[in-house]
Amino acid sequence: MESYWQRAQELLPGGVNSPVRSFRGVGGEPFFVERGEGAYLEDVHGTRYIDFVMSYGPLILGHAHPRVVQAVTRQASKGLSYGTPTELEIKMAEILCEAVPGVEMVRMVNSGTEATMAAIRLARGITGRARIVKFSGSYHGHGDSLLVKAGSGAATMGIPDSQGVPESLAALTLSVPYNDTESLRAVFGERGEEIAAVITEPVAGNMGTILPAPGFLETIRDLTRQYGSLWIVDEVMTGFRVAWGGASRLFGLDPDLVCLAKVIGAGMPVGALGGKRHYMQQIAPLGPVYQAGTLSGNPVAMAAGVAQLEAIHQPGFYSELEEKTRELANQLVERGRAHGVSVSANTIGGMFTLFFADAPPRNFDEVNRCDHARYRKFFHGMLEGGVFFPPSPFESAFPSSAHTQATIESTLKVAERVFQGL
Ligand code: HOZ
Repeated sequence: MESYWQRAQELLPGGVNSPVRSFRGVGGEPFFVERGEGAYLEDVHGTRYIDFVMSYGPLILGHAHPRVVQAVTRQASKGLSYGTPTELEIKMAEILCEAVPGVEMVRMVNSGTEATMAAIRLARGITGRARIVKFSGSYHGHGDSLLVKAGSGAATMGIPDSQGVPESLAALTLSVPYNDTESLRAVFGERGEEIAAVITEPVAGNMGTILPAPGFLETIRDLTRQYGSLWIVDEVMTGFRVAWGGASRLFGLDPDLVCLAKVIGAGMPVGALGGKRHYMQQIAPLGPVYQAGTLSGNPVAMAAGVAQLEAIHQPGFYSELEEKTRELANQLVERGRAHGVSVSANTIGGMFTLFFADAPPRNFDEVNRCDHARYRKFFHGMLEGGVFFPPSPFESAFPSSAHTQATIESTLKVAERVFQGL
């Protein structure tokens, strides 16, 4: 009988619907999931894994959290989609506007990619300029303008500059090393008047977790202001993951537009573009920049997202998650080094990446100099021991509130064995 993996490869390009999960970044075959529960995934053969992928970030409460499941079930029984407004969309917008700096109005969409695509179009529409600036190794979804020196799956598959993007369009995207304020100044010095927007992951998460150097984000804000460009802060990964209200709130940023997804959808296909009122009013039907979606603001997705956001909005939620994440990352590094493995970590809020290098990288070049072959061995050792880490050295790992001290200790026990053999 054909295996799931054989059947999948017959019918889906690479056997998957999104590249990273194909395991091409680490070799081998992906497992097929039967169910998720709390911190665990169970595959179709009944094997259980402690999950640090957590659907690449959205599941901050773990798999199938009762409050989220109940909200989804309740809403589903009343209808899956109406194509007409619901109060849930207002509730979601109220939460986002209260929590995220710079967000005064919201357009709900269905993914992070949609949010960033809409943000770029809006910035171009507002400024009447064509060029955008992004940072090498950052990933902002698969919109044409953004697949230039892209991280995440594009980096994992070795195609950071995708085929199929017209050269004339790609040429409008200027790429600068992350954390490199001098290069950014130089780009603005040369072409500042042509730049519609700078799009930034406030903590890069798609070349592994990379922290912003002191002054980096402030310099972007200053330059965009000085040259009349918009600052798009892409919080698809960091939004409500590193803190309530995201990195923008944690670092006290003042973005013009903010892209959100993942945690605000609790595992449902959701994204949001938010921003300052006078900018958001340029979107159709109020303004001339077109954006639309039959399923946007979908009631089941809104119910899931609102339920999760309400559940995590409580004192101590983030400090506990952050402490757990830091402790796990530190312990992994300590144990690896005790076995002579050159390993380090970047960690913030509920996300971290283990890098096989002496010091944690600060940009894409440094990420590319890490020992990825060792990451692959680490990944497979952990998986064999029942712990699922991201199947790519370019992704972040995501603990959740469902990861108990016991799951962390089990993870460290497996890691101890794996480091021994690296
Ligand atoms: N772009 C996703 C996370 N950064 C990867 C998702 C996948 O390929 O499954």
